[in-house]
Amino acid sequence: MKMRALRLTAWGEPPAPAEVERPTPRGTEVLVQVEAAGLCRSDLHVIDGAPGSLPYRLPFTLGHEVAGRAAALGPDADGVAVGERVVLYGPWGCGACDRCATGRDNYCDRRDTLTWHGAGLGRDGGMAEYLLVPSARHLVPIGDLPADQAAPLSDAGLTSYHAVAGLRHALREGTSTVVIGVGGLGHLAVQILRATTTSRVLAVDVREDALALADRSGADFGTLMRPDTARVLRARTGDAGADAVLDFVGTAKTLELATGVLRPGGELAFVGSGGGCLTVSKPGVLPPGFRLSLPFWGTRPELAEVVTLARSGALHVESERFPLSAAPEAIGRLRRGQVRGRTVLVPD
Ligand code: FEH
Ligand code: ZN
Ligand code: ZN
Repeated sequence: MKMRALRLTAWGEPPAPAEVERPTPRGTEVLVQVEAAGLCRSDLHVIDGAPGSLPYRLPFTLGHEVAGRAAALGPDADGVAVGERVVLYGPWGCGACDRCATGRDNYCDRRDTLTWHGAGLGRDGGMAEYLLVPSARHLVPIGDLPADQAAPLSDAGLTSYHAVAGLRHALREGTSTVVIGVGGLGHLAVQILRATTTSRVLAVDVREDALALADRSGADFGTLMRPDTARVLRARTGDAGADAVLDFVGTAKTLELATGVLRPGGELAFVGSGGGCLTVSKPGVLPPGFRLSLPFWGTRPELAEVVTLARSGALHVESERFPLSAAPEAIGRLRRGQVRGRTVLVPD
């Protein structure tokens, strides 16, 4: 039986639609009929990857942010029923180390020995009609959550939630948190901060429509990225500076803003892969006592918490749907920064 899939077949070449064999689940595997697959900026990094820059073996199907319905089970599969709607826990580690055994595949101890990071990242992913998952431990039930709301939780939602979780100890009443970049991840981070902390949320972006999205997401204040943005933000924190900053862009300019607005003893989560570098030295110009995290994706228990938040109505994903056959157009719009919220591809 054949199925349509968006395949990466050569480094530096754009992915192309193809007909491939629909997989049959064996052992503990689960076959998921895809309802939606999110498009992530990391997909662009993969597509643009120079030969040898990533450990992945070609060809494979893209798509690491997926929601759908369990369609078939391998004979040893358990923990999911045929017909159950699910969202993918996308980081796939070795499956045997202490981290993977406790649902923290994002920090697998054997990561450097693997030729993949997960579905759509060296293994066949969900920009396809069906996705084969190694076991039900990589699936979280979503009930009747719409697929275009559920799929982005798998990566944009989980990555934002994990980044906030690393700072939450510092975000009590009266604190200020700055979110730099209000795109697919940032707009969910604003909502997660509002739903799980009492910190004031200040948003920064280069686009007015992103600041409008931040406002709709519950930000207390939003401002455009300008030369005096650090001063504008500091003024909003009573000049003490921000207790926490989440940089979802990660360029030299945004990191400069982040460290320029951070309070001594504050927390910086460097989330975006924008190519920026942070020079840490002593003595140096960075705020004394600040702590830096480089969060990557999230854990399976956290994904279940994100789904619970979404099903409670605390999270709304701003998404734009495209048919899977229009993936090249969607990729182009993401490249040009012309997407609002998260792009979701739907098999057609
Ligand atoms: C996945 C694989 C490699 C780098 C970054 C990512 C993120 O999109 C996962 O959130
Ligand atoms: Zn991603
Ligand atoms: Zn592992």
